[in-house]
Parts: sequence; C-alpha cells; structure tokens
Amino acid sequence: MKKYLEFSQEVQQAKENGQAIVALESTIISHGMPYPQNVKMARDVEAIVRENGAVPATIAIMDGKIKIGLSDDELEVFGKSDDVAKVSRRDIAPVIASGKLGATTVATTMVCAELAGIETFVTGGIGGVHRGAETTMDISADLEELAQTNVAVICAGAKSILDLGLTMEYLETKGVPVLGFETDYLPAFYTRESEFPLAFSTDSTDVLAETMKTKWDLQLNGGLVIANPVPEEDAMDADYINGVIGDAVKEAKENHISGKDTTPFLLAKVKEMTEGKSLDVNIALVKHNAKIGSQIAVSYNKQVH
Ligand code: PSU
Ligand code: MN
Repeated sequence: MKKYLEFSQEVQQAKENGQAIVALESTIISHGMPYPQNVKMARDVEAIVRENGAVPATIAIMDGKIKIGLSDDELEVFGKSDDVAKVSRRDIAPVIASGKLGATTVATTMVCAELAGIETFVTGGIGGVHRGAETTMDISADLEELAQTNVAVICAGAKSILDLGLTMEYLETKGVPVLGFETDYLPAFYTRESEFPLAFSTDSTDVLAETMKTKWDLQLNGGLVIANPVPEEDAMDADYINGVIGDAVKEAKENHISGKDTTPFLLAKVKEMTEGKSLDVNIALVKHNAKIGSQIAVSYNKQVH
C-alpha cells in the first residue's frame, strides 16, 4: 500500500508532529475552474488552512503515485495542463498504473485521504444525484464514497445543477449525516439556502469535530457532510442563478453531454452565462470552507490525541 503514496515534506512533517491536516481535492483545480484563477485559488486556500493552524494536503495522481501534498510547481501543472484525467474511484488504478496525470474528485480524494490517515477534507461542493437521474442513472460516485469512507467533507452544499431533494434522500438512505454549520437548511452553493431542511445544525466547530469522533468511535463507517453556506456578502440572487442553471442544464441535454463531462460542462456554462460572477462566488465559498474546515480539523485533532 505505502508504495503508492507519496507525502510532501510539509505533510510528512505534520504527521510526525501530530498536527491537524486538511485534505484538498484537485478536480476543482483541473476541471472545476479556468487557469490561472484555479492555481491562485489553490494557493490561497492552502494559505488559509495554514493561517488557521492546520497543514494543507492537496491530493492528486502523478508519476504513478498518489501525491499527498503538492508543491507550488505541481499545483501549476494541474491548473495549466489540459491533459489531466478526472479521476473517480473507478479510474484510480488505471491512472496510477499508466503513469498519467490525474485530478482527484471528491470521491477519490476521500479514498486517498483515508489511506493517508487524514479525516478532514475541504472543498467547494459535492457531486450528487443529477436532475433526470431517474432515466440517466447519473448519480455522483461522491455519494457512494460518503456512504463508506471515514472522512468528513466540508462544503457549501451542492449546486442546484443537481436534484438536491434526491441527493438528500440518497444520503439519508446511505446513513450519511448532513450537518449544517450556522444554517438550518441545505446550502445550495451559490446561495445560502435551499428549501431542504437539515436534521442537525450547530454554530460550534467543536460540536462538529465531536460528531465526527462519535460516529467513528461507534464504528458507524462512512463520511459526514458538513454544510457551510457561502458568506452573505458573496451569495448570488436565487432567482437569477437558478434561471441560469436551468438554461445550462437544458444546453447540456441538447449537446448530449453525459457521464463525467456533465459537471465540468455545467460549471463552465454557468460561468460563461454569469460573465464570471459564478467563479468569484465559487472561490469565495471555498476560502470560507477552508477557514471553517481547518478549525474543525484542529478541534478534531485535539479530541483524538
Ligand atoms: N461541484 C462543484 N465543483 C466541482 C465539482 C463538483 O461545485 O469542481 C467536482 C468535484 O471534484 C466533484 C466532481 O467530486 O465534480 C463530481 O463529478 P461527477 O458529478 O462527475 O461525479
Ligand atoms: Mn456522473
């Protein structure tokens, strides 16, 4: 197992010193945002993690290894290259064995974080049940991973490019807690709230860390979704963005976009239709997630050591 993992020096040191570590994904860099904003976002997010007392570990696949922690130059490669595979769970072994560059999705970053002994993972939004999934069966592997892998994912909920109601049903069926941080409703990424109420909410990062520990102490395997709404000042108007998303979903259908291309297509379309505003919001909410997620990681680290 160990021969497939390569820790950066910073992350290796953090492990030896018992410091809190926060995992970060790379699909958001390679397939979620355009260059050069993606690289700047990745570096800024790492800096925020450090400012909040934890150590960042951006995860990706390179040279036949799972990299736990990337250098600045490696971040640049993943941001710039247009030859990076989007790696879901099914793609991990083929991409490693063929020595290709691979950006890890939420699902794959969870797999790799667990292998590396990292319990806290910060991202923008998770994948979910796509609209029309009753016929396409397009359900993100992120949900299946949350059902089985012991990593907490701090995000701003999920985009309404998805069917949020079906996504919540799926998570309930799979026994995945969705915990609101300072919200009683599932955040909808660009907006602070959807219509879907959450079973649990808190304004304490300590309680969230305690919830992670309790779940895993009880051997209730699988992840947790910690839903942290976009800051008020960055949120978009709900009617406006939902209209845009509706048009983007329609365009994806007309262009017969399917499978793993769907999410990147929709993200790029929404950015184009909002003249870049959606990208600014995306960056703002990831940074906010990095702050709250790092506080959770530090608290969790105190409770288990
Ligand atoms: N949602 C976003 N931004 C993203 C993604 C999702 O708002 O960048 C990425 C994440 O890496 C997520 C993946 O794991 O898309 C989900 O893809 P799919 O729907 O193909 O499972
Ligand atoms: Mn899919």
